[in-house]
Amino acid sequence: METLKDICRQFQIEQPVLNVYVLASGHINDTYLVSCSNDVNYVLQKINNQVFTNLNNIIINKVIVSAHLKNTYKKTDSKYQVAGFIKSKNDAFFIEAYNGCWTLMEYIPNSKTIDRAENEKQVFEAGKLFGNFIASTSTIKTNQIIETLQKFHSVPFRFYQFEEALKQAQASRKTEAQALIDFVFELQLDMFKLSELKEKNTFPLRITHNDAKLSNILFDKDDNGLAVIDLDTVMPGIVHFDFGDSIRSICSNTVEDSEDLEQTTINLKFYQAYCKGFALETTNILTSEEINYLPLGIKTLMYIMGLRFLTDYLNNDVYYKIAHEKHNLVRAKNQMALLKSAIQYYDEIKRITYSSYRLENIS
Ligand code: GN1
Ligand code: MG
Repeated sequence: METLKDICRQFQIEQPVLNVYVLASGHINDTYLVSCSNDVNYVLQKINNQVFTNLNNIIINKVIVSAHLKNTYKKTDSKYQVAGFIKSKNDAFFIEAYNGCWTLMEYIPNSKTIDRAENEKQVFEAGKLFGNFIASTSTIKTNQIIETLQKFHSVPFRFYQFEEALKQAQASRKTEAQALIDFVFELQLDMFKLSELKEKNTFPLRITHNDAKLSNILFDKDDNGLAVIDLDTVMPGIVHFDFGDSIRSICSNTVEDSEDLEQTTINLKFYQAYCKGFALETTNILTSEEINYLPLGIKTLMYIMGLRFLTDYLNNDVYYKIAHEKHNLVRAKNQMALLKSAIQYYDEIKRITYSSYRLENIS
């Protein structure tokens, strides 16, 4: 606690720090709420420097994108907000202290996060907000933004990491995961397709969030979307990365680590609400090729996440934080169950997607 307060004091804040609480449940970084006198709050984050090895570039990306969003919202009189960075007393955007790298950000007042969508309004608002993110960042030149985590959403890369993990995995872990491993191989061909299309420049390169999940949205008390947070992974990418990530986290009937696989299905009513919000913001932005492949983006992102959790399980949990021994296996099973459901309802998913954009050309 004293350590955390001491870290806060190294940033340019005027009020004395009263308390520091654990705030969020990320898989990678540690996030705290800093409360100061006069009801002023900040968000302190310890960045995992095993994952984010090039912190300077991460910060450059975050600063460019957040400043651009702030400007855009101001110009368009938007109700959306952005958490700006507080500089350190040395005029830097992060400090290195106590074996870590730390950033301090503004706290958006009267905001909440949601673990699991409760109603269509939240889902619609989430769709609008992430759609707006794609639209608003479309005026940033993609070469201004650095690919800080190489091949982050590349299926061939994730598949290669999975195969490497398989080679050295403990027999017991492999046995536990055998059904999932078989499933991964079964779908390989279909799941490589989006990455192949990306390589052929079928889609424009955009600025994507790359962690566009429900818990990275702030809502107000009436469930209106307020802000997109966690810009750690903003990079050049394709719209499908964000769209797919959102659907897997927002339109599932369970949370990412639920063991109730029967319930782990796609909620089509929520899907419709998400598409409505997303299309509202992106109709004039996306090409028909991009829209055509949004449904494949859903399946692909579920597969990528399942594959990454499974790989980490086979690697004895070196990447994601876990709360129990089989946590990564449980997460992998959950994502693959969701993928099965998306496959089952694929025709309906396509119909909903294309009708949201009033497109007839179903591929
Ligand atoms: C990680 O730490 P968090 O929750 O922001 C991961 C994402 C995954 C997500 C799974 C840098 O994000 O790619 O989608 O867990 N971030 C990184 O929920 O690997
Ligand atoms: Mg993240």
